Amino acid sequence: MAETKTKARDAGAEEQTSGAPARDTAWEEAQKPELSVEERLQGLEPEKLRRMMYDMLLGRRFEEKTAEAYALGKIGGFCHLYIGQEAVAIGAIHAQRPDDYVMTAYREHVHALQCGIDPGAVMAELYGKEAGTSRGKGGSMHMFSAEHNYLGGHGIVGGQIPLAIGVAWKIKYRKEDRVIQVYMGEAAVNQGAFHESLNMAALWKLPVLFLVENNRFGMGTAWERASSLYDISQKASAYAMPAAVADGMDVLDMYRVTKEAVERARAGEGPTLIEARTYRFVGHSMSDPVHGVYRTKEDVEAEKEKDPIRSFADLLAEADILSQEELEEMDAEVKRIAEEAGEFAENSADPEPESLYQDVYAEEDVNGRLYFDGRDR
Ligand SMILES: Cc1ncc(C[n+]2csc(CCOP(=O)(O)OP(=O)(O)O)c2C)c(N)n1
Ligand SMILES: [Mg+2]
Repeated sequence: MAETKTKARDAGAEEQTSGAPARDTAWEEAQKPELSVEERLQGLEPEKLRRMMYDMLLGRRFEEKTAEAYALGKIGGFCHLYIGQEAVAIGAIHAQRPDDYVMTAYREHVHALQCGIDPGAVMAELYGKEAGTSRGKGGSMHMFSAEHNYLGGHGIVGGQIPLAIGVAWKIKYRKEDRVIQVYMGEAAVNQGAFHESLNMAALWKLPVLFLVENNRFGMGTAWERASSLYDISQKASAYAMPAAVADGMDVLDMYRVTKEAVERARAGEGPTLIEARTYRFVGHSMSDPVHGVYRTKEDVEAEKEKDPIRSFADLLAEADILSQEELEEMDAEVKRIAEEAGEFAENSADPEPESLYQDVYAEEDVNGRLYFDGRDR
């Protein structure tokens, strides 16, 4: 297997001028199996498939509304959109249960929505309002909802990875029937925290999925300029951990690959590293240009041809699961939800100044335990 991979890589490798590997499109394309429409649908109920479409559309429309509000100065601070990458979180979260956990980095609005957090609360957080998921004090990068098993929202690149290991350890220690998905950008995987976490997770067979959202850039730095190893999934082999590559522009491929890993984790067989190959259609953050100097307008336009929402809509139409008319109705509904979230945020109260001093330190209960530890003595 490893040998075939190396050959595919060599065949497609471009000329390179530095010690780093060049981008390798042959390698990227060689990963996805050829499947029939029926196989791609994996026997999923039409209702579930329509829901996946709805969730991707809601993510897209919600973030378009976010961009509009940002441009009007209603949202401040850092704000990173997920436009183009929706299939990754939607496909993967559909492959686990609501009582399982999700933790991610700062490109997080769609993950938060997908965990069931009310769009009004997500938008209110973006607006810095009291009704937001973090009482308006976290903003775009620091949403959280224990009730929805959504554990943030982390601004330090790679910082969430060891935290997820702690949660996975807790699951195992308490013999819970749950798993955790931890997401990160590809720029996080050459950090020490990533490697230490993979080692511990594999050693202790923790129920965790490491999902790398490989959108090929860490801000303006192309992956091949930052890593001596091009194929991220190979990093798992250093820890005797199973790995898989998924097409992050195809919600059903994400579902297929993630489902298998979730089942393995739930069965007590330990972690999986999943590399999702995806692309962001927008700038790194709201303060960055769409392409800048690190990629061309033509590159972005070419990738937009693979829009995960458009291609899934085509597939569902071909399979007679969702007509163009039904799609338009769905789109009108999610646009309305995004608008209403904006109105809710607009009309919500600002946090009281005293709240600045609240939620800073964890409180202890009478037994000297931290209040969030969940035990009563
Ligand atoms: C430890 C640390 N170093 C640097 C930064 C600044 N920074 C913010 S985002 C980013 C790029 C991360 O890229 P990637 O992990 O690929 O995620 P993407 O933005 O592509 O989703 C960097 C370097 C940071 N937030 N944390
Ligand atoms: Mg990236």
